[in-house]
Amino acid sequence: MKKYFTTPIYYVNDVPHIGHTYCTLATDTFARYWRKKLGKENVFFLTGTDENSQKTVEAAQKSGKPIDQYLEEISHTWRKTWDQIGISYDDFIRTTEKRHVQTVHEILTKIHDAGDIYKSQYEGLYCTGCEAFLKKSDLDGNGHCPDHKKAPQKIQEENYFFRLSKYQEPLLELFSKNPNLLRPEKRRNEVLSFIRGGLEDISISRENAEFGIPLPWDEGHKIYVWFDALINYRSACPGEDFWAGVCHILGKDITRFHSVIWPAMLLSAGIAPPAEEFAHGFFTVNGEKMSKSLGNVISPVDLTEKYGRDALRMGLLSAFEFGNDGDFSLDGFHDLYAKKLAGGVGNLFNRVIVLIHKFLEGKSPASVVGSDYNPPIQFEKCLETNKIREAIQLFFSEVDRANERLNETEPWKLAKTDLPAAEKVFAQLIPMLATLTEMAEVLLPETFPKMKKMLGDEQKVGEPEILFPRVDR
Ligand code: ME8
Repeated sequence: MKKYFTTPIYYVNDVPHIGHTYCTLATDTFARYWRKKLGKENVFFLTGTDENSQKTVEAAQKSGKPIDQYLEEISHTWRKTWDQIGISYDDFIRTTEKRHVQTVHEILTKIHDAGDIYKSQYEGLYCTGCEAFLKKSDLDGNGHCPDHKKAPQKIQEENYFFRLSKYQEPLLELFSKNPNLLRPEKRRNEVLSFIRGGLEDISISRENAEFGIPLPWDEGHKIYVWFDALINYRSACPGEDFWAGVCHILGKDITRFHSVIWPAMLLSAGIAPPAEEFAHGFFTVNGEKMSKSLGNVISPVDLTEKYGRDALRMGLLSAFEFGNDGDFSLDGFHDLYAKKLAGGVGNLFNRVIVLIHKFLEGKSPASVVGSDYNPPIQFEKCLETNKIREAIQLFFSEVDRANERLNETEPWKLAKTDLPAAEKVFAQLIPMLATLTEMAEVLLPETFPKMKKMLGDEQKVGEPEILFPRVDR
């Protein structure tokens, strides 16, 4: 079995914030889990940047740089950010790369040859913020896009259209055959009712666009950014065996593109539709939407520099259920760090290893697993069903269980009167620490090697280390 995980490719009109980071970290967690289970060579993880957009043109103009230079620099920033926070991507795609343009041309030619593209007059409202056409009914009372608070552009031109309407029934059939094509259920139902409501053909080219990939059969037209962007997943696909195990992770804002337009494009081109898609929710920061104007945009790099990579992961991924909307607050984040990471995991490992050095001269206690010890077996199941927060909760409850065992048995007192009894306590704790270390390989990849080192080998435990140093609020 092979697994191919993708994140959305992000727009480059701005640098990454913790919203993009949330999706990327979740995808990274799945990739790490499956690598551990199937072997590194059987998992492929793709992320990248979506560059052929009108937003790019505007951002480049604002920066005063030529567009190529702007793109070079900003895509580098995205890549560097993922490196700084420890994202284990196998490939990073930019939609201005040759390999992508080539795949776009191949797929568009197939769709064209299938008779699913025609030319017609287009009249409509286009919002650059959304990079999408809006209907009058989508607008607010001022005639503005409700998300971007700006009047959409009126567009009237000859465009090429994709016969999306033809795929209404095939898409419904696809959904009924594949329960994994978009989860959770709530998102799936939304998309299903959208499809049942009737699909209209969509415009896929712009005659007057300044920037973008030209249509293979009519160079005068640039391809609509979403029609090119979705194809990135094929441009970087390492092989058909990986395609069979593809899983797109995305936010709830872009499900119609991924679960309606994308599978229809693939059906038309004679390519298998995606095996799996999962749409996570959106979070607010202290109850407010993250926005530049509110000044509450949080940088993942700042948080990592202060608290470390694993704290950022745990803070974001445990804040609320993966698949639901939620809230993130810096206070909550700090508390999690202080109580669960430093006070929980860090304290546990440090205490146990220090005590073993003190009373057993660092000798690994004979690992008799206590009869009452059951490692949390649901962990794997959680990660295989996208329940990341539950997986993290299992980890922390195991930490609590081990800390409680330590506090109840007080081996530091016991060792003075009954050393073999104290040794038995340590022998029960070590397998718990080993289980936590196994889980950490997926959840806390930066701390994992330190935990492993502290556990040592069958003869001796390692040196104690501070896993999560004190951080001031
Ligand atoms: O839509 N909470 O890119 P994008 C949670 N280029 N997730 C958030 C978030 C928040 N507050 N804000 C953003 C695009 N996200 C297209 C994708 S794919 C072929 C093309 C995440 O830069 C969430 O995953 O606008 C969302 O789907 C994604 O960022 C949108 O990133």
